[in-house]
Amino acid sequence: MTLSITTGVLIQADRWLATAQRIALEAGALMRKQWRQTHTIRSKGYRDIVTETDLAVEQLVIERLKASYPDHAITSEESGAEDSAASIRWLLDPVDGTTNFARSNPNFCITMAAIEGESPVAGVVYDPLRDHLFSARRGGGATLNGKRIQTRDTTQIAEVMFAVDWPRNPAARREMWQYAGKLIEQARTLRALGSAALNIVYVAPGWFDLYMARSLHAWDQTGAAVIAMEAGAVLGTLSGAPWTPSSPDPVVAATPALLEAFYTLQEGI
Ligand code: 2AM
Ligand code: CA
Repeated sequence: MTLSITTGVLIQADRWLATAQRIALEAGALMRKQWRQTHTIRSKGYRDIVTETDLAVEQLVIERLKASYPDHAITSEESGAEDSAASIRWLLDPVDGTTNFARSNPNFCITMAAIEGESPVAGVVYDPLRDHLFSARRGGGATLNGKRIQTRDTTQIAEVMFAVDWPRNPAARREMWQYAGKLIEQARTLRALGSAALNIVYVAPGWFDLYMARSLHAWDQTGAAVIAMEAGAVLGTLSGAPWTPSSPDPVVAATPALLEAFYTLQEGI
């Protein structure tokens, strides 16, 4: 994987990460306050909803990012991609796991990433109920609440605890079912938290060994992917193409050996 970033960007990335952490904690406090309330739920597509909290958190984060970095661009789930030639872009998912949040299921988070072109520079995932702040900048290692985290040294499919997300589209779901089915026959077990960012970032401290999905967006996966990468994980895709933030079908594996074993297992699907 190349995904290279420029030296000038690396020098500033620690400051950007600190800003993102501060904003995520503030946004998380708002989510904590609102999650048990009755929500205003609006459908925005098939199996796709948005609540008043998604919009309120998004507005707060965009205001804060713009105040700190007026020259950076933002792409956010609810308001889309800002048309800008800026070299640094923030990807924001204000509430990842909205379907959980809307029914007061506690598995959700806020996630942000800074990218230069198609290369992730820094990422934050904050789970406000558990007070888990995961973060990383490229080349700087990954942390959970300030303590260094590392992936598990899993190489055998038989030891694997993996996670998936279910696409909204029925045909894509059937395909996902095939991939997951092949793996669950041999793996230890399967979990699905309902938040792509949490599912991915849980590979970083060794809480999961592998994750796969179809139909993700850059804002769902990039913050968590850079954290997993910095904790030692390797990234691929279900299609076998190299991973980038806009790959819809990431595979995140704790070790290179596991990614290889996964690809061998899935041959023929
Ligand atoms: P969201 O909550 O921000 O919408 C659900 O399984 C997880 O996958 C959530 O993190 C959800 O993000 C994400 N997701 C994003 N795009 C999806 C899609 N097209 N189909 C299903 N889940 C999607
Ligand atoms: Ca969302």
